[in-house]
Amino acid sequence: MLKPTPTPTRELVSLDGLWRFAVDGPELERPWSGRLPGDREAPVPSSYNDLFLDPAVRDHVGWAWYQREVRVPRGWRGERVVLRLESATHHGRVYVDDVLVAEHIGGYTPFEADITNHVEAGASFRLTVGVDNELTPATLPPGHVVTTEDGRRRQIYHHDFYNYAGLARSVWLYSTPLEHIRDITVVTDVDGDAGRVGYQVDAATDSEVRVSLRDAEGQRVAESGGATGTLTVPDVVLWQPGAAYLYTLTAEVVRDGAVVDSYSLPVGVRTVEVRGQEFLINGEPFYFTGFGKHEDTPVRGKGHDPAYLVHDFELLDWIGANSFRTSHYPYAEEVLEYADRHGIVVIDETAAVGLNLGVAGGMTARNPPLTFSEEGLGVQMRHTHAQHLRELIQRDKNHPSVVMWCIANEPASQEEGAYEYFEPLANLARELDPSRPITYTAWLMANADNDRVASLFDVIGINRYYGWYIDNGDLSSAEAHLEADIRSWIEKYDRPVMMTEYGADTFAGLHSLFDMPWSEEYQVAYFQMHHRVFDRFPGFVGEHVWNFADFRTTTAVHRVDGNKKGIFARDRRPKSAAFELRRRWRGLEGRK
Ligand code: GCB
Repeated sequence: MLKPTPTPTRELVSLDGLWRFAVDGPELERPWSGRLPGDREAPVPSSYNDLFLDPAVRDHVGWAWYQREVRVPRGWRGERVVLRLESATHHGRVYVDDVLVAEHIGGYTPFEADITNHVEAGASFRLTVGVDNELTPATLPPGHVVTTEDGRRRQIYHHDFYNYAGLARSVWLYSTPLEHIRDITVVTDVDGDAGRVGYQVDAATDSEVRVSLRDAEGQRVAESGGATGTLTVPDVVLWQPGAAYLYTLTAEVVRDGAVVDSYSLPVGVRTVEVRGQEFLINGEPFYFTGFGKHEDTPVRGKGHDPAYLVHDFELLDWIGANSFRTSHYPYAEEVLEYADRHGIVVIDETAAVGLNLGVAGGMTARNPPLTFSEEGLGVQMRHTHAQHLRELIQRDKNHPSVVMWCIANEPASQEEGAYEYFEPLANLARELDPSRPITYTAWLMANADNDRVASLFDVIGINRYYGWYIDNGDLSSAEAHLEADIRSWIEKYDRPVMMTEYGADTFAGLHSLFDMPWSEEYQVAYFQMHHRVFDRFPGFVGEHVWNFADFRTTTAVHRVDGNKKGIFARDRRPKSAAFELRRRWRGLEGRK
């Protein structure tokens, strides 16, 4: 599946904008069979939860419906017509007039429907999309629904971000020729001064396939024939962190000398490798500085917003961050494309968050069953997880910015059954993409002694909150505990270890002359302490602060208007710690 883009043989119509909108109710029997009732309209892309002032929408559990009319361009006669949804969170059903044309489970990856046989060029059709936000023990992330005493259905989940739902990313209608390119896979390598671009074109045709590569100035630098092969680029300009360089690969299907389909893809030539305790990009040790992020903004929720995209990357640049993790789900593909163009390194994570029945909203749960037992998440979850992994790698495999797959965030990796659960998933990731290392993040209760899965991964990510959830307000004890913790991982595992989360909730504008948690000064002191400790370990490979910005969560006594561990407030204004990080990260350049 290729991201739709206009080419000499393909056209694209954006279906973003205002759609009719209704949440499910008894009066909505077959919402797709006619015009949705009521006069609500919802923007696409956006989560729907914060748009309306009606709690029945915000707290709705179940299906919500989007609808609009779509006209197929009249020039598309004889072409393949495809609908593409970049995401439907968490379960989508797509109807063209009365016909169900696609169904997809998983809220953060794209899906398509070939609707050629259901529509006519020049004519319009009614497009209805149902989106179910319900989380169950078999969905990723998992959750369950309880019924309150007054009969309402309430969604419960284990992860610490708000369950935003809807059509949070773009929807497209596009055309391809009948004989078309289905997919392209690119893997790059470097050999002395030359770059190698291994490619594989999957085409729905037995016509000839040819491939060429142009440099950033548009000069052709290599070409080849056949559906698989390797292009050699003499004097290659590498894609480097902080210095992106992109070539353009064009694949063409040619019949009787004429080009029948053509698709172009940006390609960054770079290598990624783990050697001993080092993480290497282009053979050079790379030290990650940056954040765990969220897709989260006021009003839009998880709706993709190019203004926030650009602004967030400006802030990454300002602060000296070279990377981020797509915690805790795959982000809109536009984010990765932007990272590709701007040289920001990405750790790309699945939506496998909350695989830990011992935690509820950042707090310890009471008497939970073992997470990976049948009474816990059960075997179905592994199949769901494998499917998510396939879809993530399928979508993001060609992005040079993506240097590593993160298979799960904070699973109950110290529990019995964790190894058996993760081993097949780690193997699957390696089989799907042998070119990138894999990682996971270990939560506070999984330490070097009791964690059961670290040996399956190339890089160990640890999420630690000494000075916050542990040793709150006592940075001196926190420092000793943090140092001992990091040392135990580094001594036990001969592989790279990085801090994938560390942070302290901070209320912007709250000040104190003492070590007072929630104050801006405490957040600064907390980071200074961590950085002192990290610098004692030359083998450490990076620091990702939790979190880039404050974000919405479900309600809980320890969540004041959401999670406040942001270095920037939700509106992206800096807290004092932003200046502290900027001092460190801008000075860190060339540290290794
Ligand atoms: C974590 C989780 C993250 C939470 C964070 C916190 O360990 O990975 O999703 O938001 O802690 O602030 O509690």
